[in-house]
Amino acid sequence: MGVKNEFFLLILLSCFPLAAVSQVMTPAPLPYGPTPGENQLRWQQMEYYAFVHLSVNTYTDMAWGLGNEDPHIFNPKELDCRQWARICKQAGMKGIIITAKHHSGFCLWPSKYTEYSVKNSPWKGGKGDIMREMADACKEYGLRLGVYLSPWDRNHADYGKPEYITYFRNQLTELLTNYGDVFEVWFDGANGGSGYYGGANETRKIDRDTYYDWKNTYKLVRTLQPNIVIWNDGGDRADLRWVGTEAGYVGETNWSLLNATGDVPEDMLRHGLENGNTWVPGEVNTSIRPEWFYHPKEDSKVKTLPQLMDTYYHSIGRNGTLLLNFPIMPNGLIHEKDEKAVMEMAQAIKNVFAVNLLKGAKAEATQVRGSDQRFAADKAVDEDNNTYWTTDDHVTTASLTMNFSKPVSFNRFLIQEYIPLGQRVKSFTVEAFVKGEWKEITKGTTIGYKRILRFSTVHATRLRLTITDSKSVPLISNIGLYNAPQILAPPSIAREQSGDVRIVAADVESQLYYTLDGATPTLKSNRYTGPIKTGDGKVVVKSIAYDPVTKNSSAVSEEKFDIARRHWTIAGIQDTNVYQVLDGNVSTQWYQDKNSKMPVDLVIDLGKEEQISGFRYLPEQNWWATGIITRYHFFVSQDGQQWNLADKGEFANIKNNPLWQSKTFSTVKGRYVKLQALGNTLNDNVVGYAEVDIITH
Ligand code: FUL
Repeated sequence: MGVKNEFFLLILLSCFPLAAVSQVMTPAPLPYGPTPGENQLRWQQMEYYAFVHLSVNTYTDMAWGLGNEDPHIFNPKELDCRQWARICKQAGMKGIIITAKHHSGFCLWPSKYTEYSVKNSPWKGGKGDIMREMADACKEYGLRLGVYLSPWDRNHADYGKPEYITYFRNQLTELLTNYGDVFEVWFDGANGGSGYYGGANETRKIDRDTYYDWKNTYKLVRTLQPNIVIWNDGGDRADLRWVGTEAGYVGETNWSLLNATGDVPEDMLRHGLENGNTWVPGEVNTSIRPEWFYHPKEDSKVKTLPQLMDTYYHSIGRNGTLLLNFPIMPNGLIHEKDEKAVMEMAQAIKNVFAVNLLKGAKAEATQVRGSDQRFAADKAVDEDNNTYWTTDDHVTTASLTMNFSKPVSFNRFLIQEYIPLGQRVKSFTVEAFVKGEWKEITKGTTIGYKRILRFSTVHATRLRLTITDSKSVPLISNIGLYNAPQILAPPSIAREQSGDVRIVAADVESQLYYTLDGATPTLKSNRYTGPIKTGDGKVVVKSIAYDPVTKNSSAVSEEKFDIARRHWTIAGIQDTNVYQVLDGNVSTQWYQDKNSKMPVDLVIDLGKEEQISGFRYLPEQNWWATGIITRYHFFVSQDGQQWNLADKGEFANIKNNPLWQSKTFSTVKGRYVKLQALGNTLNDNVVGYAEVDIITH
């Protein structure tokens, strides 16, 4: 029986318990609080799907297009949506959301309503339609199709005026009419302001809440695609919510609820709202590389297996779905390293969940609703999401004990609630019977559709789950117990201001090996025993971790460092903490005096003349960071008096994705550099830095 049918049957049973069924049957619990709609349920069960980012800025190496890019630069000569679909399918994903139009305004389909599209690009002589190819490829591979349509359009002359809304809806209508079923539509909330706007080249501000008249836009969407879910991180409440970060995680406590109206602060995006009056589950969106669009410099920054597995556990394992992005290369393909990474992840997920140790285990409950077999303990271990173990009304604490015929080893616990009747559980514990006594091995707060907990390997003969608090009777549809193989994380590498390189292992037992000549490290390479003296020049460091017990090696981590910062000084600032900006430690930061007014300068004396061809800036990495610079001027000087403007611009998308920002320009000689902050993400005067570095010729 499908979830939908089961859901309606349960509603029926709860409404007409005596009339509809024989009197011996115990009525199912009534729904508690908001419940998911059919589309939301179907979407939640997809769990894992892909994003693909491709636009004109794929050809300019930028995070966001400006809207003035010539469509002639767009030529993905080897474009093959079937390659994307094959990879996603093999990786275990269930759908693909494509950036039909990103902020640049450039359309990947030949829209009737603009000339700024594939039809004016050299690709397929202007006769191509990427949406069509994507829709066909999804169909062929049994994947669902999703559409990203940026509300912000840096190309369109009418952006900011009411006319643009008509244009936006016309485009939506094209996308939601001509390409078959669409499972999700994505309305990005970014509205950076400045743009080309048909040649006006100005800054246009709109009110994200009112300008797009979301109410009527949603109506249109639902009329065209009744089975769709709408994602929107601004404006009227949509079907799904952003989780407040692009780093790939949602809060451990994660309610699929929000209020229908009112602001949603960052913390609430992360955790949902326990007593919210509307079902708005979280979707974790993140990229397989640091950035959303393809940048060749990130070929060595594809997320490692441990990072991707963390993302998996912190999204799907925390009652979210995972929307994992592939940046498409200028040739129109997914990079082989990205493919390799996602396949390793798929294999690792398979390895973890290959054997459910609870299958066939004998389950006993402290309480079963009406002592009715339909709600018995074994319903939680039958691997059927449509049945569940539950208790009598008003019982909100209860335990399930599983007995194994022989001792088993395990380190992952999976649990699911039967969400068609609402999300209820507030806390639970998991205990193991080890050497004759019960020992708590892990505990959690919310469960929702799925929760997976990781802990060190335990060897036990019994397992006990206790629901310690629940809004109403708990409904546990499924639990699982697994023994995940060890995955060794690659070490992290940093270069201090002194020029010394430090390598740190993720776990204490492992040994570290490294190279400084670009070669892949092996057990025959240098063994790391302490900071490495690397002089003043540029250096490439590669390193692996090795566990002598399991004989596992990690993937290789690699960092390229420019000249050492040993002789650098920061001018005019008394506070010695300012040197945290140069300490190579991405976890420390320094903030300018709170009373400074924009523009705010940071002046560095490099100690001697250098050939400067760019700079790098990293904002504070904590999610609560402030002072994140968005617009800058960068000056170079020979003497610290006369300054030449070497570069100016924006750090696009730095708010949602606060990564290293690298800017390059024609080489200039100079001994002094000045990074001048012109604006920040919060439009106040706070300016902070985790790191600042230069790029030399
Ligand atoms: C952000 C955008 O600004 C990024 O470029 C990217 O599309 C990401 C998925 O959403 O807000």
